[in-house]
Amino acid sequence: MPTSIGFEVANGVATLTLNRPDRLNALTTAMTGEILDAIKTCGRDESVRCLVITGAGRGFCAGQDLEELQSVQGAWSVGDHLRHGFNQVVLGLRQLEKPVLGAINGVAAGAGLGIALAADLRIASDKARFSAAFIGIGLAPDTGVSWLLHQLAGPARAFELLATGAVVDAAAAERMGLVNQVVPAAEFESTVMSLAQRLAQGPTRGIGLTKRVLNRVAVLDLAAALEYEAQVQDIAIRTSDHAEGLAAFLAKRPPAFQGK
Ligand code: T3D
Repeated sequence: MPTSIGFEVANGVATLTLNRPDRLNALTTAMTGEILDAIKTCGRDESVRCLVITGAGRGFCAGQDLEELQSVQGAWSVGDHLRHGFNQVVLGLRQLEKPVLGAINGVAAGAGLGIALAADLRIASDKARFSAAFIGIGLAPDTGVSWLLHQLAGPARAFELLATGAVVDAAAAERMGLVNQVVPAAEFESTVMSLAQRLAQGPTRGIGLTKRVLNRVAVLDLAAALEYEAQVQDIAIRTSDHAEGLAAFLAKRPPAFQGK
């Protein structure tokens, strides 16, 4: 049984709640293992058609637990800790062929920012804050934050956030392209759940293949991207949800996608 995360599935939506609120959900090695198990479950379980990641209490996630980091000084290879831990979380979220919605309830810092940015889209409460944080303890970026910030906000903003560790509020994060939408705290949960339900009722294979294409085209030139799109569309056209979407359009009725 997980102890530092909550995990529940209802109506096609899996909700993973980072749950060490007194530490702003800072990540221990054990917790990271639980997150990885939950992501794998989402991949295996056909009833899961959307994953929501959020935090308990007033934080989303404050990154690596610094008490744990202090306690293992010299006893672990940071590189290996990242390779087996946070790197797998980021890749797991990006490679999960189902929509991942980051519900950023509060502060996201360091590796916690990496997890937030690895989601496919983010809704932030107006109480959320964002900080690369690594530089505050003399570290370079990890957990994909360099790459993700560069992609989302561009090189100058990425450098600014990484080199200063500035804590930015939700409105500024939205202006920088780090979040899709900011909502008042009172409407946060209902907005997240309504979008999650909408995504969970979508053509899950088509959404998953869309992620596959976006992941791949990031490293291709236009000609290669066009070819990759053509290959993946050959897969999408054979899904039941494509047949349903087409039939529903022609019959002028709403589609009932099954995620297959
Ligand atoms: O080996 C490896 O894999 C290394 C990998 C490293 C990846 C990283 O993530 S490095 C970056 C680690 N994270 C940080 O440096 C962020 C540290 N936290 C902060 O800078 C601030 O807490 C925040 C800006 C995130 C929020 O500030 P604020 O004022 O809202 O809250 P606070 O009062 O600082 O924190 C509340 C409590 O949470 C506090 O404990 P207390 O005083 O109530 O007993 C604080 O110590 C604790 N806390 C916050 N962040 C962490 C933490 N405890 C352990 N680890 C934390 N990361």
